Amino acid sequence: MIITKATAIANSNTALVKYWGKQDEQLIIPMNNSISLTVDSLSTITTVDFSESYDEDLFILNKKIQSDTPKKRVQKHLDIIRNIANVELNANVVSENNFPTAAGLASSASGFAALTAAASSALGLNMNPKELSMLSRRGSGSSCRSFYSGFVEWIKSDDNNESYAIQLADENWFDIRDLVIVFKKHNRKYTTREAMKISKKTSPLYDARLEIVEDNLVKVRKAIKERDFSLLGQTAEADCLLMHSIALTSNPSQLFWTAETLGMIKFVQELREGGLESYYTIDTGTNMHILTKPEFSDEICAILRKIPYITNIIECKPGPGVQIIKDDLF
Ligand code: 2P0
Repeated sequence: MIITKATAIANSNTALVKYWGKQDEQLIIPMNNSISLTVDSLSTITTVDFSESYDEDLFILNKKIQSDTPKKRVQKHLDIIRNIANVELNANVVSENNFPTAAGLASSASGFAALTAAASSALGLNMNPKELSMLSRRGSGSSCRSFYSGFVEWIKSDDNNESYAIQLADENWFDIRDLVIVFKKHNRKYTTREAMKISKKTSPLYDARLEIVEDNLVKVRKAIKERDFSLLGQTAEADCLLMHSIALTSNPSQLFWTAETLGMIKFVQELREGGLESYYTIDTGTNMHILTKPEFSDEICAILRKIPYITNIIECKPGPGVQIIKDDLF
């Protein structure tokens, strides 16, 4: 019997040096290398089954049938994988996040990594992590970094076959904490994908950032190699501010912060002044990350729990890369 069903689990990753803009919108090749931390507590499990008995593709996320853009993005990605495997079978895709999607936590990195691994395994493609990472990149750029555990770098390249992720250090090398702070959801006018496109086209600071990012990459690689938490945190925070400066100076301006975000920026500065060394990094959702040392985590979480505008705190450690698992979701 030919088995066309497989299940994968993938974790999300937190960008320490950000990906912000593409040199190729179709192939999803970035303008700059980026470095991330794969985390252990934000994961997606996805089962994909290809069969002649399915009349069309079906995508169920967190028990809800998906349509429109989420379904189209999954179908487009399945088409790339079907094309490589030379099959025309429809698929049932069932996906579960272990974190509430309504909490505003991005799931495209863990989601596309799990989808790529499960679909390619279901079709018997036997790809190595480098090939999987390149394939996953086509669905969502940041997902290519989730194939490896720990600290990961996504190489830009000018060539479709050379833009993939590599591991800088595994999850046991350098123990840090990433406290994911979730605020109340607010609506954004542009998706992250649209926002980075607008930034590249219109921000007068965009090209200047590309030069500074090269320095940040050198510093973060050094920080990981030498387990230098201060250098890691300082550089991640500086790189975050750089990305948001680009976004803010775009036309139309892209502001991803709320009053709560500013409150937390001040809070992290105060933590540092009080001797609990920590740094922040912010992406485009209604959440932010506090990077800290393991020994400070409990104390910081206890203070955070008293802040009324925080709806959730998820403590993350460095985590594993994508794995194929036996427990199918259907
Ligand atoms: C990152 N972000 O490096 C940056 C920082 C958001 C801010 O990668 O268009 O969902 O699917 O390639 O991967 C989010 O972008 O964008 C992201 P696409 P993706 O993590």
